[in-house]
Amino acid sequence: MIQRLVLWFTLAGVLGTGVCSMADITPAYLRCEYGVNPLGIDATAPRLSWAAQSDQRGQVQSAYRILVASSPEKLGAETGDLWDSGKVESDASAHIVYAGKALESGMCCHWKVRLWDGEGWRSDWSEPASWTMGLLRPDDWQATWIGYDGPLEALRPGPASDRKVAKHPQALVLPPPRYLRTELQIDKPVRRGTVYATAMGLYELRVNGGRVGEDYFTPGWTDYDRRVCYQTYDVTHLLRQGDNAVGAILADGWYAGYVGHEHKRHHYGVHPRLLAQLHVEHADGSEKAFATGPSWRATVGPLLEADLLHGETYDARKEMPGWDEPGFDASAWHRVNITRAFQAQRCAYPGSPVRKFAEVRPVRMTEPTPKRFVFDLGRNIAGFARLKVTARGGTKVILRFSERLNPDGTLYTKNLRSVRATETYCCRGGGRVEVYEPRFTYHGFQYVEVAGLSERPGPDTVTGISVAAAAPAVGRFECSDETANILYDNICRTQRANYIEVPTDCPQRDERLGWTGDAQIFMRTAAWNTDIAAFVSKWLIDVADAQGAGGDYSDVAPRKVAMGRGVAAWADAGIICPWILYQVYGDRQVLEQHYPGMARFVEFCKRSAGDDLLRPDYGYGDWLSVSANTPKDVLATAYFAHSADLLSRIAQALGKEADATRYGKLFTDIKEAFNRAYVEPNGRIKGDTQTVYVLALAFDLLPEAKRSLAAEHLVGNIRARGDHLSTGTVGTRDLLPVLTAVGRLDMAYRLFHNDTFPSWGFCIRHGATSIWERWDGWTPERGFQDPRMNSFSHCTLGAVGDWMFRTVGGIDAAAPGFRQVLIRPRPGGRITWAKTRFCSIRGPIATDWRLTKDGLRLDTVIPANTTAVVHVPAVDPGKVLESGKPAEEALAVRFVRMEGGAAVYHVDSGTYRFLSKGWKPER
Ligand code: RAM
Repeated sequence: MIQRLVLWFTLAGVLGTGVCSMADITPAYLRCEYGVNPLGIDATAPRLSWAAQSDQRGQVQSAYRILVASSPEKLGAETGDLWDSGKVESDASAHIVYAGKALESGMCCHWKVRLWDGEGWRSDWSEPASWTMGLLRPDDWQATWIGYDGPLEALRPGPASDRKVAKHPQALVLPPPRYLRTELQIDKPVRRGTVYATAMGLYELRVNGGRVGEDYFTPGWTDYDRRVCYQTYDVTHLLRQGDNAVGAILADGWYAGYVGHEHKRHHYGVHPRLLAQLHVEHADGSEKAFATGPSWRATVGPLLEADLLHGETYDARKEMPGWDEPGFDASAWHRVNITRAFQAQRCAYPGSPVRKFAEVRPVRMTEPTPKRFVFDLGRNIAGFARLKVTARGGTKVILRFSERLNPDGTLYTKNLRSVRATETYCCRGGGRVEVYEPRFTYHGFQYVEVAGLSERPGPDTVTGISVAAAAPAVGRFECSDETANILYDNICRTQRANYIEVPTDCPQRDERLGWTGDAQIFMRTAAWNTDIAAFVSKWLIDVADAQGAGGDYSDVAPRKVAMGRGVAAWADAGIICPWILYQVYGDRQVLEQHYPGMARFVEFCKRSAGDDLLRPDYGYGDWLSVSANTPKDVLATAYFAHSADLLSRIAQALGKEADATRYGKLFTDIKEAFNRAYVEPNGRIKGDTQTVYVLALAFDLLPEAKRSLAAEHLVGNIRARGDHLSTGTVGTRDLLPVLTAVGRLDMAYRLFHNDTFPSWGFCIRHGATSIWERWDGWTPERGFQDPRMNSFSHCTLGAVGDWMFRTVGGIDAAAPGFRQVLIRPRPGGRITWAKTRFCSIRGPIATDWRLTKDGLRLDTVIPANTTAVVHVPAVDPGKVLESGKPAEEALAVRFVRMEGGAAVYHVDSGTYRFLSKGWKPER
């Protein structure tokens, strides 16, 4: 593993080695705007968060005090010259809005916090944390957009070659990335160097021969017609007094390269441009800035092609040693081309950058055709391969990538559609080991074919490198059932492969778009696995940018790649996704920020629905369901109702009472229309598919009397299919939760454990190491499905992960942002134990249950400064013990009631060990 940000409070951490102050709580995990010590933010009232930790039961935070200082020394001396919040009586620990002196461009802010516990004892100060400000005013930028527009012939392939690409990806000719450089003199010792950089295209920045930062595909994808993000890097360690060189490689990326399934490039522009500015603070306090401008020089180099989808071509014989270091002779380089201005608004990158996640060593190598060696990484990832070779100069090594193999062992590439997915490396020779890794491309793959070598490659010729949004891992699920564990790993792997800059549909074929439907379906699952707050907050800006003038959210965001608008279950992501951020992180600001857009969307649905309040019949329906045709009008109306309902709740959360009532009424009206139009007196719903029942039950569209009737139809439908599901992209997520809610946990587990078609277990039995786009991606009877739509790395059917956390693991939020926790495991199926961990914004939550000969054991950890409702499955509350005592006598545990076969307790924070004597799951 190369780099894995795991900001996980281990249980040991929680139970801790004790606190060194009088108070029983300590602050930890300090974040600013969801980042740990972020650089270059542009929020002028950033939100600060921490988690209160304690090794004692029943601990709360009664007050806090935040200090923000302009230097570590001042902070150390307890001088909050920027802000001293004073002692604030509050249990709030997330999203505390900075309210100190005005923050200015480039400022370094150092902060810490101390807490008071429930008895009024004060904690020590936290470890110091920091953030820096980006460039806040347009005139902070002195840099000019630069690029190099020659050689021109390769830049204009025109429509003919685009069509050719679709048929013959190998015939593709792509323009070379540009190399740009300048030198600069720093005449005094350096205290701090900060670079602010962005591009229309993709850039890799280099200072004195070293790479700046660890991020890939910067500046990230936005609608470049409207906005472009810049990154901020600390380059102090790369600078020196005297001569310095700054270099950049500039590639097409989303701006000018291929993306989407229309075989098109130049979505935003033809000529990539770079904008960068270096601020140097000298040891004596003086400052100097250097920026991209006319004095830079440009050329093309060894990187001959670089396209996000199609791959790279690199000729090592054309390398220019020292090009990014001072003293290089660039006299043959060209003048740069300049663009004075772009319309795009410049903003600090608010997301989670793409970084390397792990190195994957091949598990085997085969030679299905002479001299074409196929390396199997053992798992389907997104990223690229590192090539390590020693060969004669001019040897062309060709790497091709695929997710699956043909029956003859060769790469199955048909499902990549027009994507070339090929790296070509031309060796320099000279007997040295040559190592090559691409920079501006990624593939979805498990297999790498190596061709062009005269000798049989060794096992370290190819190493897989997976990339993913660099976000802290926050969750983990493990249980007694091996297939469930593989499923969980596949969900996480597929999430990583698709949370690459935007939540994409797939990482391998010519698509990789931010499909809004896929995003809303999977997002709640994703939030159990990694901290997605920054990633999603950024993407919601793309969603807002893509919203039509009429209020219609689009079905892909960023939207430049022309697709539809207002599609049911896709467009609704504009409401569902901010709601998820509110539920998981308690983020009200994101609701406020997007509220006007959400309201415009519901008004749009209302207008298109007309008087009868049924959303019209269009869209993708329950995409890729199994021989079940969910009527589009039923699906669309159900989602319309759901969006109205959520908007009403959002209005409520924001204190907009009148709107809450209005949208609440709209929800009721749509429900009535839905029932009138689609629901028969016997509870049968138009279409009679599993998905129509699932949506009606999940979105609470039925009157009480019809809920159980509809549930019977749902179960009858499953039964009629030999206990199998038929749901697709839209219906699957809510299927097991609905079965659980209507009292058919047994059926939920049956579907969960199935391994015959269609089921998660079926895919796993046939070698799935990731989540497939469709249940029948491959079957023994017919082999691969239609290659026009057959990805093996699609998140949507992995949305069952949410049920695994909530129902098997039994962790849920009882109030937004886990201010109150719900612990409600529902043991069943063939699972005999489960361990579930989730580090919430308030701290770590854990459940650990096991069926033993004495009954059910349930250990749980509830973070300090929260409370929890714990449902302990039990026959009788008298049989429940906590840490060996009758539960009602235990410290910080209060029995509330019996409900649904469980004894319900209200508990304070801390660690609890319940035993429910004699309890067994119903089988
Ligand atoms: C496919 C995408 C995506 C889906 C749309 C409707 O092209 O892969 O998963 O949302 O179709």
